[in-house]
Amino acid sequence: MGSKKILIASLMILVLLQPIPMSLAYCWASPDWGYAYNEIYLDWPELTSEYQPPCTLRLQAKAIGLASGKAIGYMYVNAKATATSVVTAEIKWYMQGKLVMTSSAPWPSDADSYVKIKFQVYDSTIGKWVNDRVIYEKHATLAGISIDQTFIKSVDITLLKDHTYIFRLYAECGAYVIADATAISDFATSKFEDGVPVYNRRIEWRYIDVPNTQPVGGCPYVSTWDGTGYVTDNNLLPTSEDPNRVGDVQDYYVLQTPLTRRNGLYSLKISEFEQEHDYLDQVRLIAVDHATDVSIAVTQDGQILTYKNPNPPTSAVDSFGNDVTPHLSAIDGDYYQGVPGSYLEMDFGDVDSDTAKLVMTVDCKCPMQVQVLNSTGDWWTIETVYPRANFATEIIDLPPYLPHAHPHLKVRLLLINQKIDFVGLDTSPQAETTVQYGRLVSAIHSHYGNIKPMLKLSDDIYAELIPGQEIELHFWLPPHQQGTRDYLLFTEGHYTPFTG
Ligand SMILES: [Ca+2]
Ligand SMILES: [Ca+2]
Ligand SMILES: [Ca+2]
Repeated sequence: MGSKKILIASLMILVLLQPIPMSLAYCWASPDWGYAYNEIYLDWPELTSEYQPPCTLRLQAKAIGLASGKAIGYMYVNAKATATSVVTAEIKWYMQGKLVMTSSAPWPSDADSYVKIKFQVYDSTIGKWVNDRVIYEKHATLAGISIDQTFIKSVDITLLKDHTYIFRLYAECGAYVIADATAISDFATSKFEDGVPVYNRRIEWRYIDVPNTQPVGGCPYVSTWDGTGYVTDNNLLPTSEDPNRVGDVQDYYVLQTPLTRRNGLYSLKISEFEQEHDYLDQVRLIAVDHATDVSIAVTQDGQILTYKNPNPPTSAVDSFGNDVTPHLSAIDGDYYQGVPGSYLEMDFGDVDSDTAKLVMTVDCKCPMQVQVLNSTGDWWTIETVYPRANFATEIIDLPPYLPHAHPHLKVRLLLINQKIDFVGLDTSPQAETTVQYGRLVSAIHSHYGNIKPMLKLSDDIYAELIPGQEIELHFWLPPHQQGTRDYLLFTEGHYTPFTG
């Protein structure tokens, strides 16, 4: 064997603290045999009304620097080596895509070892790690090493309101054991002292909830005549809640409850039984006939899409790291429910179809942002969906987005309180549909009587509903010939809080 010599590369840490634009509460650095430890606590300023949930924090870490040296000493325990090691870590913090702070600090780095850098986030309110991700890993060469490189990595974290977070950069270094100057005998020591972090940044950061000035929502609901009575289906005009709305919105809704003819006509009711003042400009009933082996759903802009057998994601993980894949695999009432500020991240694998559609069964009268991972590795919001109070199908036509998306499709849903029963990707070709518009025969307001002229045209002349009022509608449609018929209710209008 000869005289096996063991080298443990030591760390020579040059702690060159740069001015950091935050209050520096505590700093301790201790180069020591076997490990080095450097911990800095920073008070992070509180963020205020600019950032309302759901809120995305992005950390972008960039390491630039040089680590070089050559081992010259061999000892069993207190090995000596000369090494110089200075890496500057530049960290950029983004809130909602806006750069809010840049900080930089020297990065102690092992000179003859590997280094692994993790970005960790601990939610101390729920007592869980919500992110623990390796953002950089490098194995250096053994002797006479030289590392001189730059890396930039981004991590997005969605922050929950009223939670306190600790952000930590964790660097783990290891040393090699070598037999002599040229030959490797073993790779034995992977960590110093159980992986004591050599650089540990803790930031206490409190997220402040801003009182929501949006009214607690009411809204018009539609009910359908099922042969014996009216059955409540769902709320209408959900995008009326969009804070940026100007004027009317249009709503296409595939009715979920059965619709049966009554004296040859289809009968529906639109009611306001919560606390809104509804302005209905136009209401149309539309029959969509299609093959029985396809289903239909309508995009937010009114495009009727067909789908067949959407495939659930191969994996679905929530923002707390829980595997929630089984909940999303079928429409079976077994759902995943979000909390404000949380998200779901789903993997759909490689997608090259030009007919890809994302099909979701969701409820909750609250907006949901849909993001896809783009080709440069950033999350990209492609649509804000406004689900309804009761479960309904939402669909997004993906081809306009796929050229800019990562070929391995990953989708994120930014949640408030939504229940997600199913999410799937459908790549079946668009099937033929026959669309027929119903004729409005009558519209009787519970207070004003006949208001049909107000609902026939999109002319900003409105039928209005206040709490407790309703409109009974009758439509004529040509009979259903073949395949399956779905009914689509189109409404144009808006609602505002009822002020009495
Ligand atoms: Ca009108
Ligand atoms: Ca389910
Ligand atoms: Ca209008």
